Amino acid sequence: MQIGLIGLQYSGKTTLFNTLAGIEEDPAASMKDEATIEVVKVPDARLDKLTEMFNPKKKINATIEVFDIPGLRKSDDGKLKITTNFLNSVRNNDSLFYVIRQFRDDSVLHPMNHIDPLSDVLFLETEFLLSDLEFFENRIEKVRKDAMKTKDEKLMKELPILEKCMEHLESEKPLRTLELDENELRTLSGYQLLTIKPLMIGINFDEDSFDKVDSIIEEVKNGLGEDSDTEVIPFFAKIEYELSMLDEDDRATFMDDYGISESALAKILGTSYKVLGLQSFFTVGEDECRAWTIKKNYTAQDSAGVIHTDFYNRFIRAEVTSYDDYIQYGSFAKCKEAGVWRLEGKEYIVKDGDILNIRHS
Ligand SMILES: Nc1nc2c(ncn2[C@@H]2O[C@H](COP(=O)(O)OP(=O)(O)O)[C@@H](O)[C@H]2O)c(=O)[nH]1
Ligand SMILES: [Mg+2]
Repeated sequence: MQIGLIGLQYSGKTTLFNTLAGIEEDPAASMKDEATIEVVKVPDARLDKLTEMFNPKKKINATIEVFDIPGLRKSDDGKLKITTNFLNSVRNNDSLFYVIRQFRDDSVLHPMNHIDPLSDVLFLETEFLLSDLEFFENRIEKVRKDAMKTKDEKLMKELPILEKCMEHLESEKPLRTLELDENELRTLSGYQLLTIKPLMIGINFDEDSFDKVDSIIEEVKNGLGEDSDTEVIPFFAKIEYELSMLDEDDRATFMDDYGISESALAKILGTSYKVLGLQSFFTVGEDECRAWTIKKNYTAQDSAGVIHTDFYNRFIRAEVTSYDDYIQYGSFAKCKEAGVWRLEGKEYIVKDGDILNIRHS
């Protein structure tokens, strides 16, 4: 799973990226014009607890890939420039995280010379919408021509799907708000569309704006209209970056002082899981305790395949205990006695927090 940090220049993307990745600020890296990638560990209190109980040699968190994509900057004509390079970097991600500036700092320029989160959000939305629209214009023209010539059934079937999307985009709505069935989604999946990607919006506040957080989040949500289900979350890039450089105890104290209940990292990753329809299952033992990421409707066999393709192919059964049951009874033996340790077949839909042991041939 990949999340791309998207935004205008100087909105706080690299600061957030460094915080998420736990790396120190590097002025040279921030000048680069290419996307930077880091593999980020997903913090998970349940995994920490299991690790405490099993005392394994290794603890392995689930991970996601975060891309720091160079921001949009003003070109010589004074307009913000959307480059193909930028759009391609955006396309390469499963989900998008807009990093939107609210912090005020006269020493940091804003490419549009304003502090107006809603306007920046709508700017990005509009650009991505236009890019998708252009794709459909071209694709529809081509498919119409080819379908006429070849009478190819697949193309004939594609056309109404393309037209449905086009119509939606023409009414200025992103594709993520269009209801699409499995077949339609499959048809569109190869096209790397932008407005179909799950979106989260992060507003980067400064410490003087604590009291404005709620009203500004509300304003942005209202301004999204049709797309108002989108998660809009506040964060404090600079403070959180500084906090991330402290050791754990100091960090907890300072977070209390600032009234920040959850780190940006935990908040963003938690929200991504929700937006992307993801969940975790665990494998445990003396060697390692590990969290794995799966989609919501994954079966026991699909989940086995995430561990290893051999486990998928040679799947027999899954031993399943829920995390809560394990914590309540304290061992697999006690879980068996209580009847909460189960053997499940390949069709079993894995639940968030299941502890699995895959039996395979
Ligand atoms: N005052 C203040 N400065 C910030 C904040 N977030 C980022 N900055 C500064 O703004 C500048 C641009 O930030 P950066 O993360 O590089 O932005 P990017 O262009 O989106 O990657 C840097 O000098 C940061 O230190 C913030 O919340 N408050
Ligand atoms: Mg940057």
